Amino acid sequence: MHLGTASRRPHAGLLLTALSGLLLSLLSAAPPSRAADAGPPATPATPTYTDVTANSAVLSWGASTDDEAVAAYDIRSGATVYGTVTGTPAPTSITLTGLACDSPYSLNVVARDAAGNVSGQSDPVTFTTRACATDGGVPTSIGTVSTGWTIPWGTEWMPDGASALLTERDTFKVFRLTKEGTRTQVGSVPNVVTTGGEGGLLGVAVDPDWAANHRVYFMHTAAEGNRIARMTYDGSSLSGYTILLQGIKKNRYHNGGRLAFGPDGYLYASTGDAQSAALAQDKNSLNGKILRLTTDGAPAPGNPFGNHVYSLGHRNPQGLAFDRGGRLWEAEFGNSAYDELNLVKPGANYGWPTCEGTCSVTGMTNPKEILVTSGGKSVSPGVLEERVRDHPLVSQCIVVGNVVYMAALRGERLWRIPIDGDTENVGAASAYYVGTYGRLRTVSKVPGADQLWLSTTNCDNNGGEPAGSDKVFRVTIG
Ligand SMILES: [Ca+2]
Ligand SMILES: [Ca+2]
Repeated sequence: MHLGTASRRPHAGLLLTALSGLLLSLLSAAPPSRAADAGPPATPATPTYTDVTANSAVLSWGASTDDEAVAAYDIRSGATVYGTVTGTPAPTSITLTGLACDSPYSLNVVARDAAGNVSGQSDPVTFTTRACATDGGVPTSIGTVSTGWTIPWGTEWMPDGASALLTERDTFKVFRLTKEGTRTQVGSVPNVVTTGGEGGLLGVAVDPDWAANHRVYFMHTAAEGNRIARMTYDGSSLSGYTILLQGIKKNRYHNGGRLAFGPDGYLYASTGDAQSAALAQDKNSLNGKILRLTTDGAPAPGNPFGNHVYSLGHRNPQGLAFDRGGRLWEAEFGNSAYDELNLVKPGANYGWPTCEGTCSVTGMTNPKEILVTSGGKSVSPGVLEERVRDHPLVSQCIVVGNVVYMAALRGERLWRIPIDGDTENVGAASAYYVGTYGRLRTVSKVPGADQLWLSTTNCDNNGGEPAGSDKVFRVTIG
């Protein structure tokens, strides 16, 4: 009996050992008990941003789960912690302060529990703080970033500020150009046709939420007219193609074509009158307008006429730029006398074809600056003092240091037009690089630096140079 019992005991002992071993392995793999909180919180959802200023931003995210409770969230970039919120429950938003102005940020969120367990990091939210409050500055130097281009048209920086996407109007190709000047073709936009004039592959815009959705947008001429389309750009190549808006009339000239995201997250597009001037005054036509649409192509909520139209009375708007206050400035080819710099407001009528430049017609809004197109001095409210030798043909514009910079094609110059503080007035226009680099088309702000990129259009019929002779320059503002 004793022996028998003894003979069974080793078996029982082995069983207990096996069971305890199993139990231990189960314990180490399973959620811990309340006494020992060993399970990290779930990875938080991707944060979103609002209320970005020059030095602050508000981030929000969905609450993370934990077997016990989330005690804190850290907002980070790499090893740098930009902010922490704590509480029971921990808040799911934070106002980050002390950010650098005019700088790109890519931030993620992690959750922590009271035991110090840290979740995985969320996907990043990417945004750029508003322009620095310091006004002024002038171009102090210029150098070549990249050569070998053929009519580069649209330039849009990626949210991380490391590279930009550039379109070529007549080849329909899209390139990635790094801040250092390395160029790589990332694809072509399908369904593009040329007009033998100003149509083709035109503007490009990058979704403010690109880090999460990889969406990019193009405006181009197609068989039936001008279109706005969306594609996917994964950081190295383009794919997919979705038409967002079509039915914008085309012609050999006056196709507009600029795209820009506003601080409201909607996509703004400039359309030309397609050489049918009356369309610019027709609120139900997509031509001769600034349009505002959602990223799915629908009219943006709150548009003044309940359709895609944001403003009307434009002839051939070529430049769109938002200032630090979120206001929209627009550069426009005039007809025979004046090019214009307009401050665009919803529902406003900018005059074409009734007015070119400044006039006194009730219900029509005058430009903030006019640039004479064939010599002579400008008139009020323009304060241009010098005589220009030829048609400026302004193209893209950008605001840096509260100064509007506008590239000019036939005028072969970079205009500098300072905004007067936060007023709607502008000061005297001055011109840089007159005739030095040829026809200048597109100007963009280099993120995180007091620099512009400036591209030429010397390969078209007007410039007369061979394909591949256009360039991208870097202009330093000091
Ligand atoms: Ca836990
Ligand atoms: Ca006008």
